[in-house]
Amino acid sequence: MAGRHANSDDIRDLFSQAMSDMYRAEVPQYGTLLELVAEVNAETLRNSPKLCASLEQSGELDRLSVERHGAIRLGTARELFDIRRLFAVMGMHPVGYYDLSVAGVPVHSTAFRPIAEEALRRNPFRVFTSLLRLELIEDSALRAEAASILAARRIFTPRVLDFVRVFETEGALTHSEAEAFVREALETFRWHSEATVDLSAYRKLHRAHRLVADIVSFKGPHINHLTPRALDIDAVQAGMPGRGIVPKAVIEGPPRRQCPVLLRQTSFKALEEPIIFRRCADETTAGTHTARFGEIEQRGVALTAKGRCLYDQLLASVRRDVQIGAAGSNASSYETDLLERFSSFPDDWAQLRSRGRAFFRYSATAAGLASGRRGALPPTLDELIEKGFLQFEPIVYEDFLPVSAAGIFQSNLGTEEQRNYEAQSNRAQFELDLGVAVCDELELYARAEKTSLVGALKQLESAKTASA
Ligand code: OOG
Ligand code: NI
Repeated sequence: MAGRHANSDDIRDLFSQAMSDMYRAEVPQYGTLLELVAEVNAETLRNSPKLCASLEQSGELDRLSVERHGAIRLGTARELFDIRRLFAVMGMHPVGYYDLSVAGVPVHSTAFRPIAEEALRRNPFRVFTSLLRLELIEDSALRAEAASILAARRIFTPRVLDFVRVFETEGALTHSEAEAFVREALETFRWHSEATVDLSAYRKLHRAHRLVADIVSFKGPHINHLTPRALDIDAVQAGMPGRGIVPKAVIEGPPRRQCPVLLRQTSFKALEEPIIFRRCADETTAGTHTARFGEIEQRGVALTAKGRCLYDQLLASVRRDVQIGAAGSNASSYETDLLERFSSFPDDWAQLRSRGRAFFRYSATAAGLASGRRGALPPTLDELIEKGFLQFEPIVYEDFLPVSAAGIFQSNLGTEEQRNYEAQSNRAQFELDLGVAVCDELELYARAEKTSLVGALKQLESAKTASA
């Protein structure tokens, strides 16, 4: 079967490349951003052999140039159910639940991404996928109209669904099926400059929420950004204006640190693009729509529940005290404050590990393997590290942050979009619509850490037995 069939990692790699090519052709600023990020990454690696060695050790160096995430917004439960089946062909599975209603955005989301370590090393392509929550729209007539427009659309080509069924029954696609699958799947994510509604319907949807208009007025869930991974986000942010790109006022997430944690992100404003609306009476059909933007991110270590709790507390305390205006007022006091408050967050790998704040991948050192042959191993993990038997590397955070995601949504929606929905997370309904439960990201990181430790200890033990 190996020869005839494509594996899911290959299909995902093919798809993420095709998606990037399509977006680059459609949004030239994305291409500019890719170039800037590649330059900054090369420079960062040149200046920091230590970072370079650590990325090499964790297998992240190879994936860096292909690494990116995208985002889409879906309209119905059926679309969410089918997109899960489509992503499964590419080895991408729903991880995490993000409730964005708390931030005034009427959606809830998950991220489709690879889960196995080997798959992540190959190409960690992720798609942040949101589902519209029509029940949060107050106007019941508009809600019904939106629901009926959405019910009538088909965001997948019949052929791509055929391939999904083949995959589900056969367990794999042949190489030629895989290529055709990627071509067909791309259609779902394509931009449509023709709306499926007329201008007055669009305006009504837009008044309910700009996001509602974005989701309901088009043939499909156009990819709204693709984000490359930068090793130094501050340098990329500083370099953006020089390339004619205006970034948002502040970088979302934790402050700059020696030991990066979680995820830092910044974006540039969505483009206003010409749209042809459907003809209706004597109304004009020409208009515009703003949806697509650019974003960059820098990824750091995955935090344990304990580490995450501290992060959430510190971030909330800054956001409570310093509000950033839509035009960026207060940005600098926000940054100073953020840096100050995060001084209580250990900024040292050894401390992050010993205090149980972050996840690490363990491996046996060459010296450890050699000295293991000469006697008993130290009994505790801390001693094994102290005495140089084991080394550890940060496990990269592969997921998203709800507060940051809300900030990214907001910066592209403009000030007028501050809505207050009664905060009501509805994970159970989301999972019902999705057709499966989402994976718990903390469990995935904990498992990766444990597997590495068990493997490293086994290696040390067998080095000892071999010499006994
Ligand atoms: C998704 C925004 C969230 C991120 O990186 O946190 C996101 C959207 O605007 O659809 O992409
Ligand atoms: Ni994003």
